[in-house]
Amino acid sequence: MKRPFYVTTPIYYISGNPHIGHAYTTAVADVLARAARTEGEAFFLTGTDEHGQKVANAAAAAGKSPQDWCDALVPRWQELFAAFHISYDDFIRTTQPRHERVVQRVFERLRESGDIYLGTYEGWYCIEDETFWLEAKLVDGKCPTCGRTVTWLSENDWFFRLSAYRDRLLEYYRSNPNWLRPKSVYNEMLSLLEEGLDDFSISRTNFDWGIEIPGGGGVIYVWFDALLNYISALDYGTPGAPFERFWPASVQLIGKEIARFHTIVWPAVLWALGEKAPELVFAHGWITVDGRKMGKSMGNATDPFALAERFGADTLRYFLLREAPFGSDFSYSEEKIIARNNDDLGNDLGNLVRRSLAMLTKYCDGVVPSAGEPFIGAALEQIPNRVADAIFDLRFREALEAIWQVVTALNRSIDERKPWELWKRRDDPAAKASLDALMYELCEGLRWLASLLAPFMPEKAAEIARQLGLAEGDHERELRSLRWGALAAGTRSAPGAVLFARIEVAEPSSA
Ligand code: ME8
Repeated sequence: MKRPFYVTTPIYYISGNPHIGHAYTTAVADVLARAARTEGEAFFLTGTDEHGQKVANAAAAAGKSPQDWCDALVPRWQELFAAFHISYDDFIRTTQPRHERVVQRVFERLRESGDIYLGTYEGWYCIEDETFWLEAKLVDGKCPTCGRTVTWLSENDWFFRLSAYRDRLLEYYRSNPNWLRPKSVYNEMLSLLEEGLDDFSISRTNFDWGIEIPGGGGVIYVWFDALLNYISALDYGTPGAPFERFWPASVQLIGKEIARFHTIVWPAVLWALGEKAPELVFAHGWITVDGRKMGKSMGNATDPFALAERFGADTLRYFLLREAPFGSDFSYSEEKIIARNNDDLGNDLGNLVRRSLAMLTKYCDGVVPSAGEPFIGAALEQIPNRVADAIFDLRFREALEAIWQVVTALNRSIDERKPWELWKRRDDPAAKASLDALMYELCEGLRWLASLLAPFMPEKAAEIARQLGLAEGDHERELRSLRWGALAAGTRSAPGAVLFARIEVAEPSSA
């Protein structure tokens, strides 16, 4: 039996409003989850990372308690995901008791096994950056990132014995070269491992917004707490829990800046618990603006709600997945989104749907005729497999390019076979048969497109299916299993609104 598919996103810091980068990773996970559901059981987890100094500071600045702050912001994130048609199965919050319970249980277990021990942390600490620095890394005795004065700290901390897992990590990396993608991140993490690993401090005593260490002595470091969300959501540790079916995760999606936590610390924690590492961690690239990572602290973040309003969520999803090979950085610009909307989506796809259904109305009273000889379908046989393979291999751009071969083949067949001329000769039975065969294939092609596009553009795919006259939800059930010729003759279409309205580039204001 096929193993269930489990896909995760990072849990996002709830220190402010979401931006398009957060929508990006979550939309990618959504494509995977929707595709996986056509083949079996899938579970898609996302959520919010609510502890730590950063969130506590944001709450304090707003004059709220951290919990009130988080409670007020969570709906904003859920609205974001609704606006982007995200079909998550579970939304975890690290302040939920179901999560805190698992984190404390894991802490206790690892303390018993000796993987967590009490030690002394000494070093130069930059309070602004919340980071310890090796003496050798200081620049003129100051913090190498912000240039501020560092202070010598010596404190008793709980440590995770990360160094003990270095050999196993090296061995794992070498024998599973595809477990971490893309290659650039794999190479970077491998060289970190080769340099050596220190144990990892997992307790904090200088603030209290976190999960309490069992038995007292401060709170658990936010990263140790956060990583465990991937298994606390599966009720880890309870006999018969979903964990037993869904773990190891099929794909864990992250941005490349958090690769070290996910691909060095995380597998070691799992091994310490006697569990498997995830099957694949994919550390994708950044959306950039003028060459810099888009982010809240960078001051260059775009409001994803305003974008969805202006361009439509499906156009944005298409842009984000089509613009660059998955893994690479790519620059965000409104001009590029508009070009994708007007060209690929409006001219190629939208026009195809509009003119096919208009011809169906005119030539066949809007009803799908019986199938004839398949001319178009024969050449497209391999497409569903290619699309599914590309999606599950996280080559989304290639998947979309393969889907566009269907769009191009259908448009070309209209231009070449000129149905309007066959219509003029409709009294000739051969011309009428040829017209019907073509109209059937155009409709069948639209059915395929509704299914192939459903993971990427759920709303527009459903609209294509609706206009074609398919039963609700049918198009979401197939992907790899699509066969040419399954569309029922007699299906009654219901042409409707234009799928992708043209967007005009805003004129620079003259004021
Ligand atoms: O790091 N381009 O949360 P976070 C692409 N809470 N993706 C981007 C992006 C950009 N410019 N900006 C953000 C955290 N992202 C931790 C994670 S997991 C156990 C804890 C996406 O709110 C990308 O997925 O800073 C990145 O890794 C994530 O948002 C960081 O979100």
